[in-house]
Amino acid sequence: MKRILISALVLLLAGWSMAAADNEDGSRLWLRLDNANATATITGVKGTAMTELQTYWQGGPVVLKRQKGMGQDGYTIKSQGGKTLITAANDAGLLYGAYHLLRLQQTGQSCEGLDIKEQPAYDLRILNHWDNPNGTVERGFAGKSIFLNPDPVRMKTYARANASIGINGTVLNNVNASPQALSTESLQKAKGIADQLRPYGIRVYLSINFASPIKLGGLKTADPLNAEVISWWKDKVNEIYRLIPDFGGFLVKANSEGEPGPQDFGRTHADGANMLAEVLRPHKGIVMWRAFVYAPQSNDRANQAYLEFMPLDGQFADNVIIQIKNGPIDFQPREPYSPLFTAMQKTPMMVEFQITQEYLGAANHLVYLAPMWKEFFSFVKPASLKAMAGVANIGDDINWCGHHFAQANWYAFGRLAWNPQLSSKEIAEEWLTQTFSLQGNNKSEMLSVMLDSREACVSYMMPLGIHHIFAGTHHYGPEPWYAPKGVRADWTPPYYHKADAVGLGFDRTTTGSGNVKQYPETLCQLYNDINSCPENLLTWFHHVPWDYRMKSGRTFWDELCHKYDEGVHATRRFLAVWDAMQPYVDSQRFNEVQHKLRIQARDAEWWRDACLLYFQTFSHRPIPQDVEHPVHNLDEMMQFKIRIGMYENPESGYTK
Ligand code: GCW
Repeated sequence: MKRILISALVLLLAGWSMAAADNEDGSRLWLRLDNANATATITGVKGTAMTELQTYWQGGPVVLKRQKGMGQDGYTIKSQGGKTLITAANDAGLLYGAYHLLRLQQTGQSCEGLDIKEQPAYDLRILNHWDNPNGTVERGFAGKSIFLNPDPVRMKTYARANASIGINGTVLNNVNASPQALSTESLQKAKGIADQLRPYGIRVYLSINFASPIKLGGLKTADPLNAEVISWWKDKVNEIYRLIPDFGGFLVKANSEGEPGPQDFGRTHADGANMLAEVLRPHKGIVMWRAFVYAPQSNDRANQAYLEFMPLDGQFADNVIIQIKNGPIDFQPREPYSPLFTAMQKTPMMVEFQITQEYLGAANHLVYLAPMWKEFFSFVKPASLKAMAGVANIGDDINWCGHHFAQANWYAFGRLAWNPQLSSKEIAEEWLTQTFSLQGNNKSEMLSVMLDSREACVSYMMPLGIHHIFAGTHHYGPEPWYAPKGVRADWTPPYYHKADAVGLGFDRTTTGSGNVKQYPETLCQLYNDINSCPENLLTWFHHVPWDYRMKSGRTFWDELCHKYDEGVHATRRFLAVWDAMQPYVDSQRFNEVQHKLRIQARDAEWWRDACLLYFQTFSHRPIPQDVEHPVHNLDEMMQFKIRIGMYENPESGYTK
């Protein structure tokens, strides 16, 4: 009897511990570190690096040493006489070295015979949160702002996660900035957050509303050359630095999408940026001035940033960095790089990537973004940039990013900002190994899903250079037909796809909008000729006739149908691969990811069928026999609407 009881107890305990292991909610991100059994012997500089190692390092003694000679944030890790020595010029460098060591441990790599030297590519590796004062997050798909009521435990995980991948700056609020962001009350709050992030080497920055002197300060103008305005900014900046002595600086969206800016007062972007730069200079603060500008009267939105900023090349103060989105339009699944990057020669520039998936299926689609960012770096030399910014995909959802696999994009952003030479595969593998405990073939299968996911998304949403055919305002799902009366043309898909009886695509050649001329000569020639233009950008640069012969031998129309269909089949494969992971993944995360992959597979069909049926009204050609045919008709699809704002993730996608 006693034995039976004991065995029952053992079984119960075993069951309980399995259930515990069986229930991961994703809140630990990739930092699923076990506490070290015994306190490890760590000596040297005190600080966060030491605490992290003492808590999680399972190996032999580690010595942390500050040593001149390395650049900012760089470090070396060396195995020496039975010890591991981490050296760096600053504390942050030691912290990054400590996380490197923990990463080796967590990914099961050897921690013996180490001789590592790392120096980040950029001094500034920064997240941009588009968080509003009321807690909503513009294009946020993972709940409310984590900064609304900053919870110390969450703040600590946020700080650790960022530091573990080298992120060292964070802009706390939306670029569509409320003037209230600079109120004394908000600044007190920012100070509280800065205090929590500082031990992890993270500085805070704020987005500002250019009209703050009027809206917050009660002045009559915000003209950047007006003495009263300048003195208002000086006082404000002094107030900020009294509270946050290491405050990083301002991010500014000016004269863009209705936001105020220097042009409202007859001044240029340079006048505006330089005024703020001078005010911040004594405190060593910087200005990140965005180049995301476009006006409804332009015949080609892709031309505009170049047209507005090129004449100002060389006119910006040296503590201004022009922050440019990777593509010339707006974070589409595929864009060519923004030509400003190779055109501007005398201006410090940084790239803005969008980690949050505004145009890539929000938090419902598994799309690993490193391949997209690497594609950008295959055109723009990393060394030509000063810094890297990423629009965060973080919210107060328990798993931080809405989709467990969206955490990989936060991770990849940080790793690439540290070292843009890392491959998408290396990063994915690191992340996957730390985040899920998959082994061998299972790991390879999931890696291939991650690595294929971006191209799949391009295929089922907008293959062959198509862009901006999303549903109006919230941008979830297809609406290539969306063009309500009164809405600016450049906010409607027909402006971009230009489908007609002849073909599809935006003529940006020298005889069209001339956009190709903004690229260096060799690329200009390559893109200008329909026969040499890469097919994955074909309709970006050309109005392609329906019967144009593609490299595959198919007509353009047939190729389009095949591409959409390939995308759909890829999502089904992703789901099938994941389904086979069930025995190897804790049930909570398994079920949550499966649920999302099912949405994605249905959404992919929605995209394919809606787009092909709609474009067919122009092409008047049949969908090829070997392509799966739509089960809905176009009218049904046009009536289906998802009713959400720009602050939420749709619970489900296409449900008809
Ligand atoms: O991508 C677009 C978004 C806007 C955003 C804007 C920008 C913050 O649709 O929501 O506003 O770009 O980057 O400024």
